[in-house]
Amino acid sequence: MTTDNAVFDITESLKEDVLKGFSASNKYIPSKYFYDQIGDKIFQEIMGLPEYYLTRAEGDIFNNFKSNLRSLFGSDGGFNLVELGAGDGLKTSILIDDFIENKIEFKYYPIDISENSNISLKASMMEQFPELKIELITSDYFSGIEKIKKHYARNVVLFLGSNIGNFSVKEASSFLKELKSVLSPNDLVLIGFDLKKNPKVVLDAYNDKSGVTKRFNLNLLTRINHELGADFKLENFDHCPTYDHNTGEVKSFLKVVKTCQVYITSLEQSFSFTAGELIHTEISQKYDVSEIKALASKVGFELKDNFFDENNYFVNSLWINK
Ligand code: AVJ
Repeated sequence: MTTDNAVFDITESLKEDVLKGFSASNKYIPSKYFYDQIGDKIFQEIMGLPEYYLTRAEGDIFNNFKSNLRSLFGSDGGFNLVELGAGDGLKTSILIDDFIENKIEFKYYPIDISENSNISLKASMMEQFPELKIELITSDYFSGIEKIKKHYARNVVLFLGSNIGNFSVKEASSFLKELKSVLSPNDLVLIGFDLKKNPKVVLDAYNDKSGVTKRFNLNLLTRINHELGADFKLENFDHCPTYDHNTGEVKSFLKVVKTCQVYITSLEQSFSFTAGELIHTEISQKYDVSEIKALASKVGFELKDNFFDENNYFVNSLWINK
């Protein structure tokens, strides 16, 4: 374990954030806490749901445009393929497979705060691609990029899967400004944005019939029960997502269906939940193409190209650092 991780205690940070979030007048839990071991598994299930079009759309884009991406990425010689939060790396492996087949010079640097998911990612990548040059970086994104002892001059940064959607537009722009500050001129960034579309299609993706997303959302309470010694009864809460087509915001909430008190041992404190009350747990921001263009130029990148799936549900937007 690195020193970075030794000082970073996720349960301690959950405790602080839960205290803050449950003391606010509009209660909330930050969405980063979805991804414990159980949450990671449920998210894998979400990606396979018929309603959750995002993963399939991005996979289609990679399959259709991998040769375009290959020549754009490699136009400056070899490159460092840097991925922020790779997860299972399934979509990235479409690109890696194509790059290896075409004898492209590159080295893969997945950056993730979770050492466990990084280690299993490396194992599956090495199994698929024994010849792949790969170096795991267990760190937060920005110090991770700064840690790279560059094998090649150019960085190509992947931020896929609409992970950018977990930021509000404002937060996304400060995140991208910070990203730019650790990059060099000519570095590339490929970002997966989910697009505004028929509101029913969007909302169904966050409210699937089989209730997997509901389980994902409720797992936050299970996690708080386990890690902070709370006594949440899950049946007192329901999954409640909303979509505003004008702002492009999907917001997910846990809705209190029965008034209750919950004691949290590690905070030595009770919290009241009133029937009808909403606990905000996630934002999944949707964009249109003009908003993506505006965002790129606002944060100091030049938009090189946009790659769409057949339905125009999703876009991978390629930006170059000026
Ligand atoms: C992993 C942030 C892209 O917001 O679509 C899926 C997470 N939440 N279903 C998304 C999620 C509910 C997902 N991201």
